[in-house]
Amino acid sequence: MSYSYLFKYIIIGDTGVGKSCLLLQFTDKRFQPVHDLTIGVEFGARMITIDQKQIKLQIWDTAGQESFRSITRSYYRGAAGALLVYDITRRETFEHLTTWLEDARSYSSSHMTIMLIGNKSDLDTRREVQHSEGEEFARQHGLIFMETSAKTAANVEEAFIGTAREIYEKIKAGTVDVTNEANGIKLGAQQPGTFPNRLTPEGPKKESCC
Ligand SMILES: Nc1nc2c(ncn2[C@@H]2O[C@H](COP(=O)(O)OP(=O)(O)OP(=O)(O)O)[C@@H](O)[C@H]2O)c(=O)[nH]1
Ligand SMILES: [Mg+2]
Repeated sequence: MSYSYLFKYIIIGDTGVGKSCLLLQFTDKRFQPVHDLTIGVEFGARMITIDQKQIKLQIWDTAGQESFRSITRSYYRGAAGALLVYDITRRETFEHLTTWLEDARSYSSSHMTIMLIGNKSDLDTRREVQHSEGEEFARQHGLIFMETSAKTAANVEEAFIGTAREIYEKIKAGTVDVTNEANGIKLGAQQPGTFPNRLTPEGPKKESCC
């Protein structure tokens, strides 16, 4: 299917926070109750519409485990958007945000839009991080913020589409160069047939990494 723009995303955050589940909910509208540890990087894709324009989101879901950190770092370059995820029921995942953010800022293009996500909002009774704390962290670091549930799908569409909307606004405002692929954006109509086949299937796929 043709698109006006392709935006590349990366999903980052500690292991077990629900990165792969968020992607699966967004691409396939289903929930995976078992922790299927991501090894290296997986990817998914979905088409969305903003301002009557078809936009393809190409989403790289990274492994949260420390041992994969150097692989993850190689995926920041060329990402237009990042979803930085923590688990509202595990405070340490919130405390590690600063390290994630440092990596994201150091290894990405300066134009990358970052959405902070407090996931597992369905587990409110086990909450260790208040909504207001997430909001405050986002405000201090210039991020967009949302709490989501990959289980109930609450705010999942909004998180992925909201990030795309921000990127789209930057394009409209002329603050991001769409001809520079390092910014994670591709023009669709102008570059027909250049999209590698292995990236076209919808839904998360295992990628043998690096
Ligand atoms: N209740 C609830 N459980 C969730 C939610 N999102 C993910 N989980 C569960 O949390 C566990 C980890 O989810 P994953 O999506 O595999 O975590 P991940 O961040 O991809 O982890 P790594 O691949 O190791 O980095 C699984 O058991 C999921 O079912 C959510 O929104 N609510
Ligand atoms: Mg995963």
